[in-house]
Amino acid sequence: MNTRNLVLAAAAALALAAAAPATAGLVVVQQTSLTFSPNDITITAGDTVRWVRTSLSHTVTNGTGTSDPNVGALFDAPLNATTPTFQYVFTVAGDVPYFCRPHLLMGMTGIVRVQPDLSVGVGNDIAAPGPRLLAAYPNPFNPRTEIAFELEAAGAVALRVYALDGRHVRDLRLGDLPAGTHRAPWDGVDGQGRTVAAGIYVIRLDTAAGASSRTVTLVK
Ligand SMILES: [Cu+2]
Repeated sequence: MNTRNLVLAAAAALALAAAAPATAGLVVVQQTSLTFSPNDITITAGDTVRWVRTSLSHTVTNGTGTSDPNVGALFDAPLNATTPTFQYVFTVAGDVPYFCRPHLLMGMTGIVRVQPDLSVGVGNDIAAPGPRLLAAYPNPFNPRTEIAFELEAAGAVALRVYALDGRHVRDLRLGDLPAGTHRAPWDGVDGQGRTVAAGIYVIRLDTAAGASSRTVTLVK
């Protein structure tokens, strides 16, 4: 990429970021006795829900019950002494009921209502094809965050970090990837191996199908 294109790419990234500052979402659901608390939550696509065990042995299983044809299709995780937490990134808008297998009949159920993420920006409509950067987690971060992104089709990608002044800080992923959800960590280090200053950075994903941007914040 030549300097002019780099500047244009950075400017486009900033326009998207300025129009739609991204906030990473994390919602914690506590298991208390035979309940999930809170058991009815509303989040935004891209957010993470973390279930935390306090006692006994449970599961976190998507579906309305064992006869649901989609039971366990998204997650069916133990929540016990060995595995006291489970978390899942909800990327698709819609209601996701879930339950605990051992305690379904005692009413140990919950629901996650996932709203569409409207912060993705013009040209990145939920229904539109193209790449989608999901929420980075954690964000704000120190010393490391993980950026998740979805590709509708296989192909070449460039996942890059820019400073707010448009300076290219780091290449995170370059090259061909298959369709699907991918993750790339960023350790707050630039291309020369130096730890960057605290502040806001733009993560930009470019593919043949389009681009998607989000911001992350390094705190110190
Ligand atoms: Cu249970």
